Amino acid sequence: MFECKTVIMRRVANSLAGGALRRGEDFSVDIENAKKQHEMYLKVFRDQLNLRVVVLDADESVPDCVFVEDTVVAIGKKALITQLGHPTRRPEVGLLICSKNRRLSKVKFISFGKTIVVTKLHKNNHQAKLQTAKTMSQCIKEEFPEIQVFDMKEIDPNALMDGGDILFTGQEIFAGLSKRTNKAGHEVLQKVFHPLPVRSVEVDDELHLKSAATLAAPGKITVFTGNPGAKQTVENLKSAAKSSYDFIDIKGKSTFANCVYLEKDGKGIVIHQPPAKEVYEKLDIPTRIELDTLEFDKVDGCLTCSSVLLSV
Ligand code: CIR
Repeated sequence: MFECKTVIMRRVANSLAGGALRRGEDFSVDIENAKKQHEMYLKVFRDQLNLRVVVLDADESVPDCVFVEDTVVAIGKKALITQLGHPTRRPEVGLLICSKNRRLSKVKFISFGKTIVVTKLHKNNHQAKLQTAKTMSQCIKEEFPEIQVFDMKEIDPNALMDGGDILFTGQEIFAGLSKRTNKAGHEVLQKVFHPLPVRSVEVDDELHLKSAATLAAPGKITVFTGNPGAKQTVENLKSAAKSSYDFIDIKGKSTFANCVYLEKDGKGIVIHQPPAKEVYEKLDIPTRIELDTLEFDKVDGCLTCSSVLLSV
């Protein structure tokens, strides 16, 4: 169910520091540190876990493009390309310039493109002439023919969703109803991933559902309840659940409750922020990896946000 063979990531745009959306007023993002932390993240998947990593180029015109999780919901052999909740982020799934269509080897990078400003590049950049413009959906279809790709906007133009609102536990899909994800989005999700049940969860104040709760292992959900909004969101999650889970409260920051869980060769792996070590240690997951990506916290980015995990 959580077996992972490939990870999709996207490089950090320089425009992230000044241009990324954020709920606070902190503009002190250290872009070099963000890139360093992102590189460590990539190395965990590629070098430590020996997974195939597909790295999309950054697009300076969409400062939040590193948060690729929001653009694709992938479960099993299906992938739903979302229509992002915030209008400025919607072009992230639009035209990308794709390199020659080729299959990736395990550790090779692919460059799907540099920018969505296709015409400019065509005029000035000879190399770009060798490339073609494709949507995220087309790129995924070509790279992963085993995956059935759905486009949210085509199913319902009013549907909105950020992947950060989607929490899959193996038995059910929790879908946040947030400022970014609407009811129509949930309906599309249900159509695409039927017969898996979709449970709507009102997200109170937090940006996304997964800003307050993620799966740390099958049957175990790490949660943050340290502010009234997060507390209410977690209450809503508990009431929506039909399967039973251990809810593990993580203190400190909501970001600490956000971890990446995957399996390789049937064995569980959890990646979490270092300050939450004590709690994750107790979960007794075969592989536990500490990874600091807290520079992204300044623009509301958690650990799960920067990757899409694929089973193929
Ligand atoms: C945003 O506000 O959209 C970005 N600055 C942060 C998105 C984080 N994504 C995620 O939690 N899945």
